[in-house]
Amino acid sequence: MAKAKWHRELFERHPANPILTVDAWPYPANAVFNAGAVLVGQTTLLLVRVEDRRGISHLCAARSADGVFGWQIDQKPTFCADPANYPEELYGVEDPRITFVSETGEYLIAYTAYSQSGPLVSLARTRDFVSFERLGAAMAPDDKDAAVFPVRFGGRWAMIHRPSSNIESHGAHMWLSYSPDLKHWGDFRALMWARHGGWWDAGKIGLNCPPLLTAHGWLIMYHGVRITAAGAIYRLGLALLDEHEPSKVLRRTDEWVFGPREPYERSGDVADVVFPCGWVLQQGQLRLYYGGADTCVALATANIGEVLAYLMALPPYSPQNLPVGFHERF
Ligand code: BMA
Repeated sequence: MAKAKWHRELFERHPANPILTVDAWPYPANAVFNAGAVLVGQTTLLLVRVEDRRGISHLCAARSADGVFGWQIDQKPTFCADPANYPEELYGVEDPRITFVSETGEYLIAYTAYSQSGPLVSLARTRDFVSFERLGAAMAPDDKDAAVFPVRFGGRWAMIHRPSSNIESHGAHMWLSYSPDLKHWGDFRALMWARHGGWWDAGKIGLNCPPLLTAHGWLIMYHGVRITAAGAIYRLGLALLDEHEPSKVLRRTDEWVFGPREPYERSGDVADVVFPCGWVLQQGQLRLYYGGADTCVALATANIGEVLAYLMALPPYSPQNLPVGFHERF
């Protein structure tokens, strides 16, 4: 019997998955995962998180003409921690989110600097993914899962991020902050709360893919972490933010749209994790690049029209933890 339409997976895994593993790397490493993604001309560029065999991560660029095969991987690390000048990078740099800013022609990279006091958000910019200029730490620890919007709002830059100083008692939620200069951040506003209880996104959520402007507003993808007796499960949901007022959430999926299923997602260094850091929109196809089990890079694709239709068919977002409209589907 054909499955009901809403039951079909929005994102389809690529048959060549995982598309990048440590075996493809030109130098020794432990794992390659959680890659930022961007189109440079027609070339897909991934800034892959590479964990070395000390446990410290750096970033390495991989380029492909079709975004699936034929990856040209930099022969040595592209962007390494620089703890001598940036002590907050002592334990490495992780999980980059890339934003192309057409106003300046630069790519802004929001990444996790792993400091002695915990993870924090740092920013760097580049024009060519060869040389980089650091803007330094943007948020104090603990804070991660950040991306900058590609445009300003009322003259100010905006960034989504996830402070999490006291997860056990308060949970970890998504916030929005503004800056006049990409250096000084403030005017903090809560954006989306983790839900409670049995929900897939109870307790801890965080941004995955940078905001993508669509006809219906900014599309974002976020993760929810469900703690079970067997460990954590990282799953993914979607939300739409108002184009002009990004602190306004228009839609948020009640159900996750993607979760660990295949062996390369269910087992690895950290089991049951799908964790994208970037997506690329090309000719109506949304290509989602995600880390599988903190071990490999995989790809899933969706039709942007279907993704937006799915979101727009949901009831308007309510910040209450009520599964609005869920039962009407049956
Ligand atoms: C998160 C991040 C990700 C990682 C995930 C699962 O907190 O650190 O880099 O993929 O945990 O281990």
